[in-house]
Amino acid sequence: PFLENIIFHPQFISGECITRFIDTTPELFKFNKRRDRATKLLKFIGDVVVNGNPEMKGRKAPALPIADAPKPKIALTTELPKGTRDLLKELGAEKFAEWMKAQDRVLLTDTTMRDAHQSLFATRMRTKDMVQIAPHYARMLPQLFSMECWGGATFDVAMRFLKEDPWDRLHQLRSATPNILFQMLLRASNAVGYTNYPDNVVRYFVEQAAKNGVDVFRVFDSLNAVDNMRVAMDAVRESGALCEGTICYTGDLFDQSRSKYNLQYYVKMAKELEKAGAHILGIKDMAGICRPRAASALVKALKEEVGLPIHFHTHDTSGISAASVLAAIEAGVDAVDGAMDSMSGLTSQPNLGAIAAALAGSDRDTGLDLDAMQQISHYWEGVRHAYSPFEADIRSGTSDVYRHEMPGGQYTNLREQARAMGLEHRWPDISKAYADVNRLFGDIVKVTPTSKVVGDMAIFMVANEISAEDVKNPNRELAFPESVISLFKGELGFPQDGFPKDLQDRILRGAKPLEGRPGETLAPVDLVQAKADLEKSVHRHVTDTELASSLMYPKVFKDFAQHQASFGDVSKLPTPAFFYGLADQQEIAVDLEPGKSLQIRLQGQADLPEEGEVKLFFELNGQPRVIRVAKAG
Ligand code: 3PY
Ligand code: ZN
Repeated sequence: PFLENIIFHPQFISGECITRFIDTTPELFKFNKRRDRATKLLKFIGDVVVNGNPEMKGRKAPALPIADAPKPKIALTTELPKGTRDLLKELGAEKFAEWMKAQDRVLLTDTTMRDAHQSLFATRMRTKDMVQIAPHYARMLPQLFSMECWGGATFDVAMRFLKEDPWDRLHQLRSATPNILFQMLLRASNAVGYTNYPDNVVRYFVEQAAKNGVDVFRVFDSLNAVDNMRVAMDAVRESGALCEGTICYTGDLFDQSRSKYNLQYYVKMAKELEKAGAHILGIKDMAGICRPRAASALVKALKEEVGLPIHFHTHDTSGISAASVLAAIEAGVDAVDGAMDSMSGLTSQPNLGAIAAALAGSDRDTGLDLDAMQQISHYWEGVRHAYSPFEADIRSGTSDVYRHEMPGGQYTNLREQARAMGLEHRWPDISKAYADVNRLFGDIVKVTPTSKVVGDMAIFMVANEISAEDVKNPNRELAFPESVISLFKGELGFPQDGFPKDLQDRILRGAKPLEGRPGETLAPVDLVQAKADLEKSVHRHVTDTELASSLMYPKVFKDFAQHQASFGDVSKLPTPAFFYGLADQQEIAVDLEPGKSLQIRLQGQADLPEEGEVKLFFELNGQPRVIRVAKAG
């Protein structure tokens, strides 16, 4: 019917040029665009119904249908209460930091939209599930210090596995929650990737992130090298956002036999960060091994030695991290992280509702509405059901974390990596090898990307039955993983006291390690040329943020752009439909944009074995539509 509309249009018949035709009859083309979008989504759903979402390979789908997560019943039309973001705009970063220190109450960050799902279900939470509750946060929890909702692993997972644009997530969340600070995790020179980028790429990325809605940048380096953090920190400061210069906590403050990571080490680093321009000092206990006594001593010392507000982050892998949080609070910490009840615990953050309740009525009362937190947690509980195939099968805290020191955000991802290699049953061996690798590497900070390298090496050892002794044995030839070679070359920088020389020589086989920080020798990228090249490669105009995505992950971005061209914006689909497709007679509503929605119903299917295809009969807004899908393999 669309072509017929055009062909019989008097203007078309008159032979006027087609671009004029588009200009003067836009309604026909809008119709085309909408129809095109719908067809692409039907193609995607059809493919999932017939072949399954590739993400579900080897996983067990939950029982369907999955009920919609219950949203708190509040009016979303009311005027927004003022929040921390309004305050930052009013005060600017420096004064805002002063304000933080002047608060009696403990400031709370909710990590549910970033670290919690990264740590519980391999970072798979989709934008739609976040955006639906974002306006409720704005109205019900305006006292939050911040929402950590971007960065870390969410950036590449969004494109790689969820086929969504991470920037689009940021935009949608920002417009739904304009009053609360948004926080992201930035791996300094590694930005949101696993390798150091040229300085101008790091600067460009930070600029784009700040411009598009990030207010607080938690900046850390995976070897705690402050020199490797300065470019990112300067860029954050220039953008007007809050720079949270962060120490990664590792080891055990009180272990005399392992004195490398002692109080002086952390105080020295904190002072360097203060000098480098941090507005806030972050303590990032990524593995959840900062025991209560250490948290208390650390916060006390840092409070005495530096003038910055302090923000404590931990994971509950051990099961007792709330004790560390309370100890940090007792010692005077200014802000702490937690996740909403139903998204807390285990490898995620400690329970935010419980922390707020524990402090209620005390002189450090958080000021948050406990009932509102419950309602929002109830929503997340519903959301979590749809992601059950991605959850690690862990039911309890484990004190084993003090031995392997694996970051909570890595735990489920590494298990996933092991599963993909058919090694899931060897998990206890992998976690032991992880600890062995740390010792072989000279007891290093393990956080993305160094933790990924340690994980790669641990898997390599288990998969090839290689022991720590074998690694040390100079007579044994080993084909070390690429990431290990790169680490020992210094491509992620160097630990304070370097890598063990013997092992480094063995791994590099005579090649010389880099000197200085990697950013000094990485040639800057010509951004104008990079954009032109990217446009050529995806055959369309690209935005500044898309360029940033491609600079981080060229191949992942290109695959994602291709997926978009074939299937449209699949982030609009409800999560169960995205992962599990539709059952016969199931109907879903898909909101394309305000005022434009699609009703999609799968009526039935017919197998066409000769053609290797399946015919799917849909009803789209009441009209029949047939889609043919080729059967894979
Ligand atoms: C990340 O960099 O993604 C982390 O969560 C590190 O803890
Ligand atoms: Zn974390």
